[in-house]
Amino acid sequence: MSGFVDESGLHVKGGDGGAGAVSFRREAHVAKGGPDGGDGGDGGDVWLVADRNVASLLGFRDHPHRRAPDGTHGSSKRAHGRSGADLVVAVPEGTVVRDRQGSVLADLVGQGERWLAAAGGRGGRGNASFRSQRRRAPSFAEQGEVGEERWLRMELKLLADVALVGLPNAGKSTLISVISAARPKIAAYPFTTLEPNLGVVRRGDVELVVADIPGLIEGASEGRGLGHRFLRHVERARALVVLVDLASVDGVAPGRQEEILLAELGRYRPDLLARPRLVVGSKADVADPEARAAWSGPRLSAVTGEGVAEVVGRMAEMVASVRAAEPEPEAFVVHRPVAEGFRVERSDDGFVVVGRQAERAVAVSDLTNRDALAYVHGRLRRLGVDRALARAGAREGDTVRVGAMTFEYEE
Ligand SMILES: Nc1nc2c(ncn2[C@@H]2O[C@H](COP(=O)(O)OP(=O)(O)OP(=O)(O)O)[C@@H](O)[C@H]2O)c(=O)[nH]1
Ligand SMILES: [Mg+2]
Repeated sequence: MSGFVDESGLHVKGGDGGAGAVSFRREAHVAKGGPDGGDGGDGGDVWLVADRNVASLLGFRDHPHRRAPDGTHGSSKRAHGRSGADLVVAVPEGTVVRDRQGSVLADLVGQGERWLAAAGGRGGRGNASFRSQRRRAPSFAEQGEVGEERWLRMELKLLADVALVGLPNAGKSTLISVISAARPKIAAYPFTTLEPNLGVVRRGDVELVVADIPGLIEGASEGRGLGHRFLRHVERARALVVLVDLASVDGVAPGRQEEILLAELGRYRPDLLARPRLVVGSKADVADPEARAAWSGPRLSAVTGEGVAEVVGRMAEMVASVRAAEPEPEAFVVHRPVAEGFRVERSDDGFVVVGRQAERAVAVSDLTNRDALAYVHGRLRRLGVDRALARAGAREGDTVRVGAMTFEYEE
């Protein structure tokens, strides 16, 4: 899993709604037929869906834009436009989606969980929809609504069963390379691993996902070394295997290594210490006699294979008992709906009315058309925009902007 990417930006854009049509029936024996302009089609939505076949956010790094198709315009004879198809964007399980300010919008934990990232715009109504007793021949139609658009930040926390934690050079990558098919870089110096490696370990018919995390150092919880970036990957692991180096070149005693590692984990998130864990001495084949004497816990050598099967067995047991105690995965999706309605804000030269409903009310095909203007004013009044402006202190003659329209306030 080299080139593992665990963060990426994503720009999503829902399709625009098609415009409604202005059209009148034409019949041989009728001078002017009724309005028959059809509605525009809705724009497609952009959905993010957790998919376990996607392993990283790599695909988004060079291509961060995802756009759903637009709806087509309405036409005469009440023909409605076609809606744009929804766009489904597959993301890895465990993807957390935030807005640019960092607030969590969605947490796509398990297979199939979906979240609406950008709603398509609704299609505009054709003039046939505006017919009323008073307005028999409406000569305007609604424009399509523009699809939602925004930048998101995605973050992937590895969904590992077991995280291998240790000081740099303790032998974590070597261990994962002998128990799984992962082939990470291994070298006789610290900080060899710069990004987490995932490996699948099979024991009987149980599968465990093991994560080899870059080495932790004292102060990691405050951001030293590769710090927080990697402690994050430990967060969701069901169990921890703490590797202490029995042949440490710096001569740090195994017990002291354990202390340092547990202190950093606990400082980062106290509940990490409540996870099932196994502390194992590594490099048993070359352990220095003092360390060997000082360490009474389980030990292994990834080189000779001594103790490895036992440790894998213990990992499997820990994971199995955690899994058994877990409730059925619950769809946990945070979803903040877009606020309907509107609000009034002050601008440099007067007032602005912001909000979907109000903006939609002025989105008609032709604002120079008296008929359309009368409709727009009536609609804004019914929404309560006039009252809200009065409350906000608007005076006769003030400039008010709503979407693309600007008008003078009249009391
Ligand atoms: N003799 C012996 N050497 C080992 C054993 N396990 C790892 N090593 C050696 O220890 C050195 C460090 O191993 P890595 O697996 O890269 O250590 P690491 O914990 O992944 O290191 P970082 O990625 O820097 O945190 C390498 O030279 C390995 O060959 C072992 O069981 N026996
Ligand atoms: Mg390593």
